[in-house]
Formats: sequence, C-alpha cells, structure tokens
Amino acid sequence: MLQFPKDFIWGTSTSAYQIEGAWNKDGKGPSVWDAFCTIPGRTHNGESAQVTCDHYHRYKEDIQLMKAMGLKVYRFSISWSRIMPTGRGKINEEGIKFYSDLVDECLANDIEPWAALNHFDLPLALEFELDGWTNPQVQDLFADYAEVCFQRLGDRIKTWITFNEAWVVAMLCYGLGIFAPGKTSNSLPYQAGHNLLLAHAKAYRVYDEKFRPTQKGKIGITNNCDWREPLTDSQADKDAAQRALEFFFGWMTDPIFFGDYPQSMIERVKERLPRFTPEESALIKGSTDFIGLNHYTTFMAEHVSENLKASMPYSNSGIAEDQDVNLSTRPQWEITDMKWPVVPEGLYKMLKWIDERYDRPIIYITENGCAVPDKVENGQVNDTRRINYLEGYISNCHKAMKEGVDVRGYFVWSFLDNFEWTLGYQMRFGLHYIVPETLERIPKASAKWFKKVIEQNGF
Ligand code: PNW
Repeated sequence: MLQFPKDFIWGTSTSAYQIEGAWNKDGKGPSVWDAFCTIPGRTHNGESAQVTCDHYHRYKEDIQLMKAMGLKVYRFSISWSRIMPTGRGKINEEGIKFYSDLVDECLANDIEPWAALNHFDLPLALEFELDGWTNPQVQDLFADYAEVCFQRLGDRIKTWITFNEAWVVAMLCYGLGIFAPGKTSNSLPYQAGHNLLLAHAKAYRVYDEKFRPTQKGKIGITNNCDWREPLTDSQADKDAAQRALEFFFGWMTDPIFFGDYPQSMIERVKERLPRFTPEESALIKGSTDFIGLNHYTTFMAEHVSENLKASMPYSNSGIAEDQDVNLSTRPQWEITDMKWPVVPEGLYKMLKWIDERYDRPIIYITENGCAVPDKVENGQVNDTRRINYLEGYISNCHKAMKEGVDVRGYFVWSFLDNFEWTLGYQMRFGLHYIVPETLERIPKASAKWFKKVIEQNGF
C-alpha cells in the first residue's frame, strides 16, 4: 500500500446534469442538454437526464453513502439554469435553496463541498438568444452568475472550479457536433474556447477582489487531457505528440499561465484563432490558484501525411486537421467500454509534462476512472477491472509526486453511475451501481476498496 501525505485529498466527482434529474422542477430553466436530448438520434436510445439518478430528491441518501465510504470531499457542479432560469437576470430562490441544502447536508456529515460553476450545461436561453459560448457577451453573464454563487454559497463552499473541461465544450459542442448544442465547425471552437477562457478569468477576478478577502477560499479551473505518446522515435512523431498536447491541454492552460495560446496553435490556426488584447492577456494571466486535471487515457500520436488524413478520428468538421496528428491505440492495451485504452503510466507522463511546462503548479486530479461492463451478481458488483484501473493510475500519481510533482488530491469519476452524455446510461463509471427502474444504489467492490485507500492514508 502506497502512502500519500496526510493532507492529500481523496474524493469523488459528479455533475449536475448527469445526476440531478428534476430537469424542470422548482423553477429550473432548460439547459442546452435538456433540448439536445429531445432531438432524435442525438443520444444513445434517445436517452436523457430528465430523471437520471434523481439526486435532486435523493441527495440525503447519497451523502449517507458518501459518509459510509469514508469520503470527506465531494466535487459536484451547479446548474446555471437552476439558479438563473434564463441565464441572466432573475434568480430562482428554489434553485439556490437546493444547493444551499446540499452544502449544509455535506457539512453536517463532515464532507467538504467543492463546486464547479459549469459542467457543459449552458442555459438554453443563452444558446438561442446569443449563440452560447461563441458570443463574447456570455463572458460577463457567466461572471454575474458566478458572483451570485459566491455571494449565496461562498460562506460554506471554499473551493471553486469555474469550468469543467473547457476543451470539451469548445471541441465537442461547437466543433465535432457530438455534444449540445451539436454544432460542427472548424472556427467556432476557437471562438468558444476564447470566450470560455475570458469568462473563467472574469469569474476568477470577481472572486479574488470581492470575496476572497472575507471568504478565504480558493478558485481554479479543471482542464482535461489524455496523454499523447509518439508512435515512433522519429522527430516528426515526437513533435506531433507535443503539438497534440499543446492543442489539447495547452490551448486551455497556456493563456492562464502565460497570457497567450501555444505558438503551435497561433501558427497553424492563423486567423481562425482569436487573439487576446494586452488587457485581456493581463486579465487572464495568473487567474488560477490550482490546476484541476481530468485524465482518462492515452493514444499514440503520429505526424500525419496527406494520405492519412482521411482516416483521422474526429475528421468530420476539419477541426482535427489543424494539428496534423493521427491517433491510434496499441494492440496490447486493455480497452474500456468508452473505447479508451487503459495506460496508467500515461498519467505519470501527463503530470510530469504539466509540472515542467507550468513550473510546478498545484494540481488536483479532479477526475479519473473507467467504464467497464458492471453487473449485479448475488447482490454484488465485483468490478475488479475498475479497482485495477484505479490502482494503476493512483500509483502513477504517487510516482510523479515522489519526483516532486505537486499533486494535492485525487477524485474518482464518478461517485455513482450516471448519464454519460451522448452515450447514455450504458456507460457505468460509478463506485455505486444504479439499478435501472428503481434507481437503488448498490456500492460496488471499488467503493469498498476506495474506502480502504482513504483509511490507510489516514485522511
Ligand atoms: C468528462 N472526450 O467528459 C466529463 O467531465 C464527465 O462529465 C464525463 O462523464 C467523463 O469525462 C467521462 O466521459 C469527457 O471525448 C467527455 O474526449 C468526452 C471526452 C472527454 C471527457
């Protein structure tokens, strides 16, 4: 058993749309996902999260389950359209009350609440009226919404995450068209990314100036990145892997540390990449207290030649072609239900890359986990594959820490099985199994295993 520092944080993560349900209850406005799921063919079997785990009504039961497995930190997200049904203006007091009660229930059970302000679920009104994240006006609307959250919940929430995975919003929502609102383009993702980054910076400044002095919390961003391993030793493939990381993690992280995008993006994306004014650059530079990393998998990266372009993944919008990188897997790699290879040392390499590029930042691994074909047998779910996955990734985190990488915590995705976006309910990422129909929660073997990890580390 590997020993981690006593104050190393062990937690689990969820997101509002994926677990809450109650999509139109108590004054909540629709989000882009509520609408997207009603379009035939957009999600697996036409599934949506109108009910999903019904956490909105069952949160007390869920917090008892967290307590039973020894969790002391819980990372969730706040639904913007539950707090502001049209994304701006009027506040929905019942929405505030839900999160306020949730936070109180956490604290009453010695669980520290960590909240993300946005996890893919933009209020639908802002998509209809303003074209969502492609419109710079949404930057300030996000900062206004963030201010409401700080004001009403910041007396008790001491760790804030502005965005969960801005890269996914830019790429999957506005480029590849597979996440809501389903747009396909090779320029909208860069505009969306730009507005997301500036919205993050503005929310950070609001917290820093108006709330930090009294509330004394911290605020950061969670970016996601898979590792990219060069396919061969050739310089071209090594450059391709590096470029792929810059277009992935660097895109959403370089501006926050350096005030500008990676040079490789500036050179390749050219006029489709918006640029920061000197004022914007100053606003964004230094706008985080820590980096949240969501990491799941690794792919091999190779420099793409013309004749390979046709076989590139994600090639529908032309957006991936900006990188000239082809991705592939290795035959010996175990593959999860998500078709994501299990490569634990990818996390070690990813952490080292971040450590070096951003000069030893504070890192929290805010998501890591896997979907495997879980089944209930004699009332139990023996998800040995998940335990092996988590063990492998956690030990590679430990290895990076021994070499000085400043990782302060680790969160499993996810606390319980939930709505896996476009792929629906077939993907089970949870430490707790959800029985279809009854929504009964069954702790999996991995939940018991994780409890032991927490205990043995004295957290
Ligand atoms: C993350 N991709 O999403 C999210 O934060 C979670 O909501 C989600 O359930 C989890 O990972 C598992 O998918 C991603 O296609 C969705 O690269 C898609 C991608 C990456 C992350």
